[in-house]
Amino acid sequence: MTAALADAAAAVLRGNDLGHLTVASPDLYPHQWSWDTAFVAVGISRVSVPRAVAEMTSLLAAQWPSGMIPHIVFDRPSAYFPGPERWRSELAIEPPALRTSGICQPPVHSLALACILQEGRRRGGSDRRTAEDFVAGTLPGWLAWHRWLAASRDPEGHGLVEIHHSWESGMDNSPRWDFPYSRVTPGEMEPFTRTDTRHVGEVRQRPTDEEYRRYIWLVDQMVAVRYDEEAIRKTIDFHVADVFFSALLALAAEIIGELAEEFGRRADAAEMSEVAARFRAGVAAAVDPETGLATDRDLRSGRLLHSAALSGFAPLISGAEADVLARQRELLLGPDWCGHRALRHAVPPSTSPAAAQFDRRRYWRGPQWPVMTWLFSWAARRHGDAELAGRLREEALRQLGDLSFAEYYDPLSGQALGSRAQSWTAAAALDWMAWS
Ligand code: 2M8
Repeated sequence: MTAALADAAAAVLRGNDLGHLTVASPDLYPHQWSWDTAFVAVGISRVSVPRAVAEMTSLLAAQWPSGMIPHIVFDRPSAYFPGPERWRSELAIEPPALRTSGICQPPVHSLALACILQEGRRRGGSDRRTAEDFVAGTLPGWLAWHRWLAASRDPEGHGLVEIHHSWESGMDNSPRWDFPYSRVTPGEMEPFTRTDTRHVGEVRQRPTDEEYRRYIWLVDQMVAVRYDEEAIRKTIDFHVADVFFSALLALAAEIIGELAEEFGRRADAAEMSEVAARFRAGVAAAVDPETGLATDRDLRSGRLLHSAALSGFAPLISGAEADVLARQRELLLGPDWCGHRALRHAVPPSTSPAAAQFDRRRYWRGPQWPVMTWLFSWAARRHGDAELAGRLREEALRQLGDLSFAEYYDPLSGQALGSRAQSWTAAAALDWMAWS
């Protein structure tokens, strides 16, 4: 079974490989996505270190002059909507060299750098050299990305990252965003046709048309100001402090700081360790003492966004004081989350099954996402909680036993949902299989 799972996962990644990049999924997402690429590179490194390096290199080639790593790189024509014609990145005040979207996604890239380096060293020989040369040579680019996030997305230094579109959170239609979107009222806009719903078994597994109208409205708002960050902050209808993105920045900055130290960049290392501390503190301060969950904030109204979404466990990602971590762990394994009695597999659902907003089949509103389970297990291992990491891994591998490598799963029935042969799901499986 184990060998079959690893073989099937590797076959999925080969099937989605265009040579220099891996598409996020064969039909639904036929391009390179930013955070997908990092997860994919972690998995591919278990098969080929040079190929994992190529994956990250192709993403970095799309970096904007500002330092931003864009959320989608469009390198071939496709029916994906919104494509480059709607994003119009060429109109940006400082345009990128490639055609890309104009927003970003959470910075999980340094996790991939660390994994590639570790795997290269474990294998030794040319893999070791390839990994070390790659990290040493591209550190300036990755550092610029983290620096841009810390400066442009937290200009006042609160330790929380602002986002301008829920696509930036990666959890597009999570209940986290219901309130801010209730205040986004699209005006007149160029008509469009969705293509995403053609690639899933039933429309209800995707966001609604109303949500899509808002998503595209925000894209048009950013194009209108030519992606000028200052102007976007003033004009965009969706302006939110994202606690989960912030936790990932804390973790990512800590890791890239360690890499910088190792490769002799002491000033960069000190700077990144400060960034990590700032965002870790921002996340800790966002924990609601009553619920024990971290909370986003709507920056237009100032309102705290209470929701029973997985992002509430941000401290388990960023790291926190022992008592905070202990409470979060208990909650995560408790009856409202992984320990809910109706769950088929005890892995974190995207929204608590005990919450009113829980929708077992709709995208980020309930289903379990294997890549998120991988992230929580990887972070637990890093923060010294091997027991939690092992539990999550074991359950997740059982879930993946259907070999569909689905984008997400119905937490109650265990049914595969969304895209099949999703790259990051296969990558998570490959990495877990290699854990000792
Ligand atoms: C989903 O998002 C894209 C837009 O970015 C979409 O629905 O078209 C999200 O799950 C996101 O987190 C992910 O990176 C992307 C590709 O897997 O798909």
